[in-house]
Amino acid sequence: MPWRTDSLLRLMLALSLAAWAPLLAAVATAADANRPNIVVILADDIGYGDLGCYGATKVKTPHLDRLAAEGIRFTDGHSPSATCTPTRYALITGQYAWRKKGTGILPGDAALIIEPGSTTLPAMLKRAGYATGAVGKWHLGLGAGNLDWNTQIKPGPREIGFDESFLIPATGDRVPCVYVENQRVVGLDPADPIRVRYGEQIGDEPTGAEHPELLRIKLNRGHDNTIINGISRIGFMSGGKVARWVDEDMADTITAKATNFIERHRDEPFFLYFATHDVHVPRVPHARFKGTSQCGIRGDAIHELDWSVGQVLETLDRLKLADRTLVIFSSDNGPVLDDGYADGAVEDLNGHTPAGPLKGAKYSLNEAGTRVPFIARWPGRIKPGTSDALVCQIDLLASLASLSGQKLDDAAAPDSFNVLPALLGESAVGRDHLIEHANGVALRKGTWKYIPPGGGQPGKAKKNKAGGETAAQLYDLAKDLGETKNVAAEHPDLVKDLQQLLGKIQSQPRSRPK
Ligand SMILES: [Ca+2]
Repeated sequence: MPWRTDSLLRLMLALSLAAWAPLLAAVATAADANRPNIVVILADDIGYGDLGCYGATKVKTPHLDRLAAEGIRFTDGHSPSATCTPTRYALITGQYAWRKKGTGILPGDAALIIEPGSTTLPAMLKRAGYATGAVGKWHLGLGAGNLDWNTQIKPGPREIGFDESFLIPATGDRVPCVYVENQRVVGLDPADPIRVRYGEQIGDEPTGAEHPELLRIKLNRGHDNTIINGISRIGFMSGGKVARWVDEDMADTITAKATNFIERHRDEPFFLYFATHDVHVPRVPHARFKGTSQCGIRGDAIHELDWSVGQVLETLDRLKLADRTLVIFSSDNGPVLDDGYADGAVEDLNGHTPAGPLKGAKYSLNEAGTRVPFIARWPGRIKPGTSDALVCQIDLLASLASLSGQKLDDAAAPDSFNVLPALLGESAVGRDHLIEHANGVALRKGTWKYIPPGGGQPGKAKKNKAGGETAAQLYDLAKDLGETKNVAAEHPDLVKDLQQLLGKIQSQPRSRPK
């Protein structure tokens, strides 16, 4: 009978679909070859020479060395800027920070500088089906201005694509010295409200300027406002006493939040942005790391950073996620020793070279300002090796969009290049050029480095000691990685070409190839 055949077919079809359903669901939700889990670990102020795998001998970084040995270690990987906020802005948005006003180093009470609802790295990955989380240092502003820290704190990470967040709101050396988890200050006592102010005093707690005798880390400059935990900070704060962080426990606290995020999202593709406080000032590593390095407190903080990375790797191993997780490690800018606190980082250096063979440091237009450790590991896909490809953190947005099959609008991520083949070690070629950014800008084109007259600030050429304009600088990094010999005079045509290319990129709204 026809109806019987029909019913039987329907029943068989239904049974067969039911049998497939769990598998289909698994395909739709778990990390896979096109949607690996992604963990971006962004360290703070770690220089090109600060890790064992980049040549350091006075510190031991076994976990980072392992990451490098199992992945691609880049020798020409860059942060988008030589300081914190602009780098983070560019990493998240794919836009050079110098294109947008107000993206310099922010005070701790700044409003969010990224447009809610815009295309960002987390928003793009969320669209691709990822669970997204930010843990650690934020420093991109929170709220819309005049933020009341005692209420719901928004806009912030959630409005730009992070489902979850656990934040150091600005920096370790800036108030407020409390954590913000999913839009609320953690552990806040409503009877002791937090007030924060920059530029003028608030509350009656002692300051570093007036009471240096109360400080456990003496000051070299700045950082002389409210004293929290015996360390004076930038900015004034009152209230929130029981909510204040313990500096020594910061790495433990945020690392536990990072690994917990991985645990909770193990069954779906996840994107974790883990921004460490180490090794930014104030350097106050946990007691178990103190005195463990051969180059003083900054080296001890590097050991703490390495431990944090090890915890992430151990968690991925334990959950059997390592093979389908892309881990990218880098730093937000180059190294600095004396960043305001007299913590012995300079005196105890003991021959350690934080910038390795490079010239400059954090804040600098020379290579050490932005050329930083840059490692990508994905055991299921990446063959271990070393790469000289020119890559930048600003490229993560377009590259990971390509990996996860997401199309970007023309106006989105205007300076993010798809360098996925280089990131995966499948090509030796990355970007063909990159604008480096500190107080001014410089241009990398291949292995050439061009710094405009006046140190890269157009129209603001500085006078040198002889009274003349500081000359244009050109270095051939293939022969002169340390930028010791300015060869601009020998290559006038090349200088002109690079000057024009730099001007063109600056004058157009985007540099991302169509
Ligand atoms: Ca930094």
